Amino acid sequence: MTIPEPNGVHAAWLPPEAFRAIGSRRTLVCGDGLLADTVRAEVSWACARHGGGLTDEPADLVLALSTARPLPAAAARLAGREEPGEQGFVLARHDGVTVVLADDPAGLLHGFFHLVRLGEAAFGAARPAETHRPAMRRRMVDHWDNVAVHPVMGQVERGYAGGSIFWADGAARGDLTRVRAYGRLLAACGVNAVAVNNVNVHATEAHLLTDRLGDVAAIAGELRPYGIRVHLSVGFTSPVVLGGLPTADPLDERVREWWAATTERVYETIPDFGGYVVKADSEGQPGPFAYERTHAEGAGVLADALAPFGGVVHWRAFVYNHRQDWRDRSTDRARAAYDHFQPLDGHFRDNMILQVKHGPIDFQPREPVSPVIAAMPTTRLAVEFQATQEYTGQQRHVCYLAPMWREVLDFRPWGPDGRAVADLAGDLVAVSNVGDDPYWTGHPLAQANLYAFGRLAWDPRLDPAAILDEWIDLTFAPAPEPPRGTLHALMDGSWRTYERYTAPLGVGFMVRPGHHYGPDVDGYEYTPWGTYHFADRDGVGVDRTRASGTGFTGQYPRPWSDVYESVERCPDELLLFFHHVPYGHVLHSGSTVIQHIYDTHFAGAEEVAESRRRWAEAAGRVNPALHARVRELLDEQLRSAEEWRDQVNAYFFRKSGVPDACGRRIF
Ligand code: BDP
Repeated sequence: MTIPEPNGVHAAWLPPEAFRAIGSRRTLVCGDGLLADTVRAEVSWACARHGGGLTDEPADLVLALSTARPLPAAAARLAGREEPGEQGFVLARHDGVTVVLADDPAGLLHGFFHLVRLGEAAFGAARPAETHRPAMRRRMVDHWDNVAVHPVMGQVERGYAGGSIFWADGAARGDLTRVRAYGRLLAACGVNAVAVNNVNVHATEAHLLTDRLGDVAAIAGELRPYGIRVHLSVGFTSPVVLGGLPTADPLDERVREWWAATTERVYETIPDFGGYVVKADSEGQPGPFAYERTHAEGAGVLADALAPFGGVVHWRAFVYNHRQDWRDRSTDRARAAYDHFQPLDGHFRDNMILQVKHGPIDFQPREPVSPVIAAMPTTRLAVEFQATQEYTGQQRHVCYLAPMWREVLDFRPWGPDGRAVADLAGDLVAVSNVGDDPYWTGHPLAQANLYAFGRLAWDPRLDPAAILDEWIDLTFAPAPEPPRGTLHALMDGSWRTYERYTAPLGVGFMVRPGHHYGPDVDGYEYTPWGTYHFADRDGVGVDRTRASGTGFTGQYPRPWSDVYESVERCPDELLLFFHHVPYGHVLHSGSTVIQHIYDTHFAGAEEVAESRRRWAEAAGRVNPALHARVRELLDEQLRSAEEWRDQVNAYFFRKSGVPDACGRRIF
């Protein structure tokens, strides 16, 4: 197998230099099968660059499958004592030999990339055996890529990194080398599943399930050597659109047969196919409601078709009516997913996974954790993050999302002694931020979000700053002195900086309608999308209490239902998500709401200006083209942050009439 080097493409993580420690040693790889061959090919590629070699003799490094015979002595010492388990591996170093032992080939591959991360540290002092297992079984990236360019949404819906890496000119790309390279990057951070097309399934894309399946198979073929399974977004009315049936009613026998036969053909073509992703009854996508069926019945027919082959259906909980009446405060988009799905807990098939956005609305920079995650004890759950920065600066702003994701994963719906989101989710999914941009992610620093997603899905307890260090080492460390301090200064707090200069205190959605970039204070206020801030001359925020509002707080278990219900106990950063308060309301921080708005908006824009100064100082310490790209983007981020600051501050000044206590100029 040829290792896909990033030819003509600016490297992401994994430059050849990152393989020096492994590549300069003598390595024994034991085990058969495709992924063991990948590991062998990776080792020999690294050795060709750094002077080491593959060997059958006693080695410095042993990478072995526990099923391999004969098992080299160094690995045999571990076998039987440690249980790496599915996808896991055991790492140890004794008598000058480093050993990775895995029960399955995926574990061997993950162990290999773990060694790449460790570098020389894997070959130092003796190491007692340590077992590594992924927290999430499926670590998945969903691409919102259209095969054909959509007239409004372009090729990648909410994509900020150019066109699709999979599709061009209405079909799979002829040259899929880059897809192989992508698979390698994903495997190196732990991702093991990819959905290759948009959840909004348009006409051309619908055919990927049937007559264009060959395109999907070609992509699957490129990703397979890196242990990544392909999933497909499918439309609920496929039996009508593709099968010519008069109905897509999930309880109709012809519909069941159509899904079963179609799915069987998919597995004949792609034997390791992962399954379907479905957005139904949402934002114009059809679903079971049209046939007066529940979402359990709707998902059931697809799950049954997939079950004989071990496939799963990821059924999205993002179901809401986007034609709400803004004058009717009894409707609340935040409630919708729970209202639809909680009553169905216990009615889903075993191979159906409910895919829940991490917040109740839609990937805003600050939302509470979705109450659905705590409400489905007998349903398998996937939690969905948005790596593509639709609402967090569109890959023109630096916004390192790992700290936000970590907060979500740590959230304990039943209080400090209960389980955390990380314990409740079996899968973690991110909407991809990748495109055919030379840097993969538009903003070169946005690569860190993809990397961090994979790492958190593997181990949700990792520290975001430590993940950033890993990413810096793997990406920049070949340079003698990577600008580590500068990168931390720019990135560690960048999500909170972004939050400071955009919509305040969890109120969300003060973005320009449609494309969602930049401020528009009242942009969504009188639209039917269910995204309001209700600012008037007396106050701001959405009353979601049981006592006087939409009752959304009641969807949480205790203690959070009580905490969010109480205007005194509600955390500051979510105050306006849950409460409508006067501008003079005093926060826990001691500041009033209006003064907090002014202060954070001045501070946020100033932090961006400081980042820009820091980056200018790093010139000469990173690749000049990369430095220039980030500099241009920081110019735009500063312009945009100042625009946010001025519009939000001016808006609330005019609504409230309260001047800034510090006497700063508000336009
Ligand atoms: C919203 C996006 C929209 C997606 C939708 C979804 O604006 O483009 O189709 O989410 O998740 O955030 O289905």
